Order: sequence, then C-alpha cells, then structure tokens
Amino acid sequence: MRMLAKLTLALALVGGTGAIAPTAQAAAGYERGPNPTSSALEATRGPFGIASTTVSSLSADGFGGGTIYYPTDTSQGTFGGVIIAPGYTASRSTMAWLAERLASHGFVVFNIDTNSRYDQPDSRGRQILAAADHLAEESSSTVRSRLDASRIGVMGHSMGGGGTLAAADSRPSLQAAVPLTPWHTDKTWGDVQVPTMIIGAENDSIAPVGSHSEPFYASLSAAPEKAYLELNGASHFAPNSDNDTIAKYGISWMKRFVDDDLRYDQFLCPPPARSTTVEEYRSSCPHS
Ligand code: 856
Repeated sequence: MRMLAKLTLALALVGGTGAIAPTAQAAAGYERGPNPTSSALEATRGPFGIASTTVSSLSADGFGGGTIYYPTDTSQGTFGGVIIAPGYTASRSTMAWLAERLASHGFVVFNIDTNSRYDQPDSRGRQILAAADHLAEESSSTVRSRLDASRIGVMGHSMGGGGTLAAADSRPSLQAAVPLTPWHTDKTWGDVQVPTMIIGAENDSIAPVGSHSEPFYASLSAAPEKAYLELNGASHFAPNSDNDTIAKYGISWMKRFVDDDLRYDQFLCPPPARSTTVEEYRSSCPHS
C-alpha cells in the first residue's frame, strides 16, 4: 500500500467520519450479497444461485398459484420477499425472466398467476396480497426458512401494475412497490404510503404514460419516497422480456426499501440522466 493510502485509511479508521469503505462499517439494514455494481445489475444473473418450487392453483387461496424462486444460500440470514403479477390475458411466464433475476440478487420471489387471465387491476391487487400471505404462512419450510415475511415488496405488469398500486394502497406495511407500465382507471393514489417506483414506457399505446404512469406518479403525495422511470423508445410489453434497465432500477428499488440497503442509493440518487435507455427519470431524492 502506498504511504498516502495508508495514512488516509488510518485517518478514516480513527476519525470514523471519513469516506470509509462500506465493508468496514456496521451493515445497515439487511444487506445481502456483495457490494453492487452497474454491471452486476445489468447482467442477466445476480450473485445468488437460485432454486424454485411451484404452487398449484388448487392449493392457492385467493390467487392462481405460481412459482417461488429463492436463493439457495442460507449463510446470510433471511431474505425479503417480492410478489410479481402479470398483465391482462397473460400468465406468469411473461414475468419469469424478472422473477428469476430478482431472486438471484437475494429475494424470495413469488411469480403468480391470477385466478382468471381477465381479472381487473383491483382484483389483481387482492391476489398479490393473498400470495404474500401464502408465502408467509403456507409455503414449504424450505421457502419459509429463507423468508423474512415482515419485508415484502410488490411488482406487476400492466393491469398487474395497477394491481401493484391497489395492493400498496390497501397494505401500507408493504416495504416497496414497482408497477411496470401500469394500467388502471383510477388515476389518484394519494393514500399510498409505500415507497413506489413507477416504470413507464415512452411508446406505450395501451397504457400511455400521459394518462397512466405520469398521473399515477404525480398523485403519490403520501409515499415517503417515489420515482418515475420512463423507458426510452419502449412499448407496453418491455417488461415481458429481458430488460436491463427495468432490472437495474427495479432491483435497486427493492434492495433500497425492502432490505434498507443503502449501497443501492448510488443507482437511484442522484437520478440517472437521460440516455439511450432512460427517456426521463423523476424522483423524490434523497432517500437517506
Ligand atoms: C398484457 C391492460 C382497455 O384496456 C386495455 O385494452 C388493456 C389491455 C391490456 C392490458 C394489460 O394488462 O396488458 C398486458 O399482458 C389494459
């Protein structure tokens, strides 16, 4: 080590207020996994190996069953949970890429089917909450031993994104919500008290951001933190296949608010600039 580096380290250790590496600090919140990088968040898999188990619709009360993805590692304590719901006419296969990817960053992820593919957003919201209860109370011991049921986040696509807002509205104990190109007839979500990141798509003609994501974001006056990410040049169906931008920011939001992991603040705050992937980003920064 160079002399100046040695001196800097010594001062940081003595002073305690210097820019000391996060690994040398007491871990804040429920940090899981290595220090994050942009490239790790943009890769198709995170640091945890995962396994999965299916829940039959016959054993699911209030939703349509699904697949639970969980990290195999048991050495770092329990993991927060995330429920993901699909859009109108869609099955859970449309969101599997994101469920697996999120789990590989250290979450127990329940990718659900709805009772009917034609269920409306409020019904999808109730089904997301029924799935959260199933995860906490009815899932296998393999799953429950890995889950911290007091820390649950919710996500969903389109009408499932409208359902994500509805779920957050009715259960303020949720830790985080990420509606993806959300669709809902109700434009006002001023009672939501859950940190919420809305991800809209610039060229969405089914849930145009001007009549869905943007007014939803603007209405979130009671959310302790909120963000609006608009995907550059993307369609309504961007959340249905591998999308590094959705993954990077959605995973960061879950890490920040389900795990209270401040290491992810760097990706959210200050907000990312407009780029080839980000058309626009608005936020209530700072989070910390
Ligand atoms: C598909 C939401 C009038 O509303 C609609 O036409 C509409 C269509 C589709 C969706 C949706 O959930 O799309 C996702 O998997 C509203």
